[in-house]
Amino acid sequence: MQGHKAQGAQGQLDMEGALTARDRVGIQDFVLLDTHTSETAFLGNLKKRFSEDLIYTYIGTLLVSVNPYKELDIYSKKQMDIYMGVNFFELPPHIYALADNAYHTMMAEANNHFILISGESGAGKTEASKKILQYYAVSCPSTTLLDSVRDRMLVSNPVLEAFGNAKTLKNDNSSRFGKYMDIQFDIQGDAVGGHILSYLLEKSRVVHQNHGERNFHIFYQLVEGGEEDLLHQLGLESNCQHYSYLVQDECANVTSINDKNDWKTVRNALSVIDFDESDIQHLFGIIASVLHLGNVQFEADSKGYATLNKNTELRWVSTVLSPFTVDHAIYARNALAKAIYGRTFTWLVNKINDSMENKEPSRKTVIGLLDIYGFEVFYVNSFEQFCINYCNEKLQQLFIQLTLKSEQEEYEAEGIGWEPVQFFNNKIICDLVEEKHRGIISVLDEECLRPGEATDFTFLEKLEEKMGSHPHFITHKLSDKKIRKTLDRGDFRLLHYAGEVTYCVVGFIDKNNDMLYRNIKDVNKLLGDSTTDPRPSSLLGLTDILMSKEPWYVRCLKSNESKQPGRFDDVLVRHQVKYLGLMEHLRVRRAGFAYRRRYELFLQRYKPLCPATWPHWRGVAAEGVEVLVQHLGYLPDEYKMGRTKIFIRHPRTLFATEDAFEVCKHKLASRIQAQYKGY
Ligand code: AOV
Ligand code: MG
Repeated sequence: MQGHKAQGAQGQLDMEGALTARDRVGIQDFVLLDTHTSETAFLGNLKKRFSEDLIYTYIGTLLVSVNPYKELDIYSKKQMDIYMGVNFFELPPHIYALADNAYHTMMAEANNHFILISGESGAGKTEASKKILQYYAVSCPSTTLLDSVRDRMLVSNPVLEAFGNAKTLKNDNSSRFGKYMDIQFDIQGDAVGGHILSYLLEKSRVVHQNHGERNFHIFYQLVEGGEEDLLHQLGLESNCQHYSYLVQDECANVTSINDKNDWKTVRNALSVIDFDESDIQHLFGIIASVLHLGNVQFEADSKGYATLNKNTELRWVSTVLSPFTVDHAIYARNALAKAIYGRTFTWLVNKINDSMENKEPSRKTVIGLLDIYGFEVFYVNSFEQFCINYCNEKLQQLFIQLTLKSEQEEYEAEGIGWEPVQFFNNKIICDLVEEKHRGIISVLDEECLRPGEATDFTFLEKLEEKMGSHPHFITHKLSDKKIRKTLDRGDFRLLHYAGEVTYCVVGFIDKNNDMLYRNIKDVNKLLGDSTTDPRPSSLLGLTDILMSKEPWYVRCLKSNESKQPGRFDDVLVRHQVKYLGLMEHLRVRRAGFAYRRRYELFLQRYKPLCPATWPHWRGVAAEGVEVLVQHLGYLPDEYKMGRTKIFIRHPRTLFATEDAFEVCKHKLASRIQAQYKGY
């Protein structure tokens, strides 16, 4: 992947080929859509491409991806080779092109980047993040020494998915934790190490699953696929029906999932990341103990205290029991199971990180990949959905800040003439949830400090008092007659950026008090604003991690709710296009400039292209850039000079410059070589 290949006749042909086939395959970059940029034209283009299995389309450098729900033959090694080092817009849009472009920019500018992948549950975020990781692991320059690190990065996926993903109603392989992964590259561009941060594992799933959903994959994999010896040692039966944590909703078998095969993959993966036999014994001993714990049953004795109705399961787990009522005993049992699982997950992430760690002290740059769980709405939504949807709300806010808001602020700051584009800013909803002393989380925390007095319903009353007239908050009591019919007394409804969600307050106090309590703080740690949060831990917040890097975006769209191949549900896709702010993003992009660089950096890179700037420009950088682009023949409409940066309207202008630079670099190199020949 060293350097951009100069695209000759083949590149030209591809471009023309794409243009003649335009009616059939639509436009590959929305910025070039010449009809009026209406939502209908936008959707028409997406749909046309989708029907030709072209799931990727650009808005400038942002990649829109529509879930095809079928295997496409576009992820082979051959495809990776095609995209390697080729200018972004010269081939059909692809996740590899985005990955490659981020990589080359990182190499050229020696800075850090991140790829933010967003979209609702089942839209294809996790698949996209896997394709990107595969691209880096397979295509980056290779030295045999480092192959092991790359293998480990690749196999970290099936392991974490086994322990952190589960079947939900929205997605058979739904991520139930947030994942941020840094891929580290050395100065030559080799992928040399990786590091994962995990957030907000949905531990409540260990003890409870909603109708039609499953527990984390690993339990079924172990029980269905585990070798006889292993199961015997762990005291497990080879039958999911035997375990109450696995069959609450009789959903053990799912056609799209092969637990037996997945078990083999996970077992192999664990050996690649240096798990020895004793680690594996420990790990599955713990997983088995959770299953045994779930089968511990209680009965009330004559005084109403819980007694164990059979104690066979207790041979496999050791617990300390106090005099509890049956309900309390079940509660304590479940809390223990969740805590054990949560800690095991953290331990696993640490082990994976150890195995991917690069110990060389050399300079490295990183590309970060962010894949969290997507926005989700179920028939009944609880505390878990509240956390997940808030997390997505924050992510949308980050996107708005980095693109729509900062983009427009930058034009203003640089003195570039600009007609502002209106957009919906979801900060109002983030504030409603997180504001100190006034937000929903603060109210919930306060209620949790009144044990014995507070209930889920006093929490709801407090919310009604505080939020009363907020335009994004409504309850049964606060609503008019028509809306009231759609709400129960124990509900509150939030008008999220992605749509309305009605949350049932039952369990909020309990879950917030539980270990999960820490998780909601984690949301702040994950995407929190360190300037308003005085806790030092929030300094490590992901927003800060991300803000220090250059962003790239993949926006994933769900094509239909029934997971069917080839079905494009207009209403569903239109809704996502709307709430993701894609039209606004397009408007900003169309009216704006695709590329901008500080004068110093631009001049430093391209100065060999002009005799007046090579080898040194002694004057002000901006003037040097002006001389340089005049020499290159830039037309006045193609660029603008800001206060500190040059702005270039179309990527093709820059690509032409970049190609010229490549040619020039080779000439310079051969000239230098020729000079030394005589010695
Ligand atoms: P998500 O990560 O966005 O949801 P996934 O990436 O798990 O969604 O995608 C859901 C399913 O859609 C996958 O299991 C595949 O079957 C299919 N799919 C997605 N992308 C592709 C693709 N590019 N090609 C073929 N099939 C695809 V969640 O994690 O639920 O928010 O929490
Ligand atoms: Mg996912």
